[in-house]
Amino acid sequence: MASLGRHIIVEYYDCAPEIMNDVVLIQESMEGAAEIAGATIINSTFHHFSPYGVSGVVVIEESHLAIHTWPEFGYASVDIFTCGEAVDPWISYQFLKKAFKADHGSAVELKRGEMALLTRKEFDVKQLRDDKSSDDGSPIRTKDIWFTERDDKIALSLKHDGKLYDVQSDFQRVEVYKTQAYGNMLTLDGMVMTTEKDEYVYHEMITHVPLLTHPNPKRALIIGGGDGGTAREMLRHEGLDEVVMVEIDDKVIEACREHLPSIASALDHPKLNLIVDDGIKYVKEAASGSFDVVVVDSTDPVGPAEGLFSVDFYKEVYRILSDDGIMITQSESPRFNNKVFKEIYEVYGSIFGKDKVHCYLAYIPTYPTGMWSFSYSAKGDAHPLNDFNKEKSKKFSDVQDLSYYNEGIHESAFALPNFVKKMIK
Ligand code: SPD
Repeated sequence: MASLGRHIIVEYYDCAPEIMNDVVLIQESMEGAAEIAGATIINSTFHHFSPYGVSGVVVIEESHLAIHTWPEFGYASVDIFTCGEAVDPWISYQFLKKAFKADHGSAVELKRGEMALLTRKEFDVKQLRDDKSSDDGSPIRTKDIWFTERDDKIALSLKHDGKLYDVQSDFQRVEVYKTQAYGNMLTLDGMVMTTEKDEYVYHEMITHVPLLTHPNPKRALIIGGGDGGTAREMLRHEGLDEVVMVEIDDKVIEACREHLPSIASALDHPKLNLIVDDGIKYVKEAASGSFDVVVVDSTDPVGPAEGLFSVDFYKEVYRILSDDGIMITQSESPRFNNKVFKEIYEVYGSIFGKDKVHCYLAYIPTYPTGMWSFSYSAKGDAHPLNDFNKEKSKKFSDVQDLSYYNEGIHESAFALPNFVKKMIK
């Protein structure tokens, strides 16, 4: 061989799109392609991008295999670089063509490091050594798979050990990942909805703020909330006679019952009336003044939740609230979703009156930017700070052994940074 290595640049066309979007399968295939060609794997790192696309690299003792996929075109670009004689990259080529169900592929081979142009240099090997060998001298093998939620400017990545649930429902892609840092995580259409380890922030804040300021809440309605976290928190309030929850997608409920049982733990509670239906339709048909608290626990304003961000829907929510009723919604990130954030507050202000609408914040590490907002809109005079009883709130938090909400958090959550205040004005 007159060169240090062989590099083949590969194109796979008309591959199965669902394979091109399956990060776990692609990682296994790339590792399989390395192994079958006789390579020794040291590390592999793969990312799935939201909503689709995978990138990854398998580092081998003999160099690397790398991939980028475009599921929407059924296309994968791969490069395989091997040094020495022992590993044949064309074996990997054939293996991947089959694994990706590619209709056809093409590849060119380049010789890398032309021996005739190289001269050997002397250097101190010890100083450059980064010894990551195990006791028997073989390299330590590590594996990284990443889920990434991103827009074109910001991304959040979480390392995971694979998917536990993956179903395309009638409404959206429902997935549960086994993340290494945040436990099992529910995503809808590639967006993080909740994780076992930080869900309590969102669910305690969306629930206890209204229920501890309303004078005497008896009936509550949750629109969305299929994971069950909001219902679980609401049902801690013994004064409530009934909680109605209307979730459009039974696959969300199924995924959470199976894989996020600590969040879904109250879905069979006797006071919970769980309805699988369209929340917009339910609100339209509900009697005027029939709920003291309405919580809109929606996804982001794309896909099935789009209608939950419309003026008409909120006018209907206003109608079904009792005279001193309170509506709470998750109102996105003021930093990440600033356009939607502003629109939301304009709409609520126009329906409830500007001085009846308040924004509060909480810190949720797995949501874009970590800064998340909730809106509090009162039909009557209930004020989130003036009508809040510190003692009662402290006692509730202590007795229930809550993880985030307490009387201090309740007050401070309404203190807004100036840039957020300006956006609401
Ligand atoms: N981008 C995240 C928005 C998530 C809002 N809903 C979460 C549902 C948890 N019950």
